[in-house]
Amino acid sequence: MCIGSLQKQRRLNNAKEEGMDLLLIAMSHLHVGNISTAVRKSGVHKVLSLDVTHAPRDPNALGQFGRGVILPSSEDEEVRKRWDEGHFNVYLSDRIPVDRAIPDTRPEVCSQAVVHDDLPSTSVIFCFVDEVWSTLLRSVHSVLNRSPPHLLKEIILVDDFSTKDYLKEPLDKYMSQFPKVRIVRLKERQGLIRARLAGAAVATGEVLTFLDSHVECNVGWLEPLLERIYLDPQHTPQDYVDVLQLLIGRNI
Ligand SMILES: [Mn+2]
Repeated sequence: MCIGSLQKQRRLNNAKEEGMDLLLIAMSHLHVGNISTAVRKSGVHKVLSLDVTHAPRDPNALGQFGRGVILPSSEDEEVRKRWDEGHFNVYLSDRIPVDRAIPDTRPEVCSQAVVHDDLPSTSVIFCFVDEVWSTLLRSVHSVLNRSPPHLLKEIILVDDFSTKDYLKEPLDKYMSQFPKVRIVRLKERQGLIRARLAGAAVATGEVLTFLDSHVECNVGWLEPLLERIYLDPQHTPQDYVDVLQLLIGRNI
């Protein structure tokens, strides 16, 4: 194992030993160490707000542009029936486009922030067990659609031995349309941290970014995270994730 791999392993093991129930970590990788010692000649730019979903296929779709949805009570039974598939309103999630547009909810200070032109690339790793189809796809689409392409090296989906058939061949087939998406299948249930290690083991990006498999990234989500690591590879950035998510991380 090379030194870089050992460092990566130690960071991940430390996260485990700390007992962190991590939902999202951005973690520096071997190559990021090089950045700190390199002579920086890079300029800066305002955080990019790339979003290919600005003009969605169906502007009237449920939940489009982040609109709230109130289902008629006649659909309560359907909602109840499917609730336990994900312990949230799976029925409604499945009716909202997986690549919907959402409003830019960032505070002004975030959208006006500047970052360096030569940020490191990242591998985004999603680990899941029996994730709901629509939320998993929404997570992937949001990363593909709202990340600067030159910074997104790949998306790695780690299937921690799911039982759902739709997460096998149908998922392979769906994701085959996206060259940046790779799927790693574990042969037995490993648990979250070992699943993340499996994703990290095959990652080729300079920074590892771990996301929950039921998120929706907004514009400008990635560059500020990478900027923190660029400025100091010993930092692992924490992010605030609206409503449900929490981002915690640490480094060696
Ligand atoms: Mn979660």
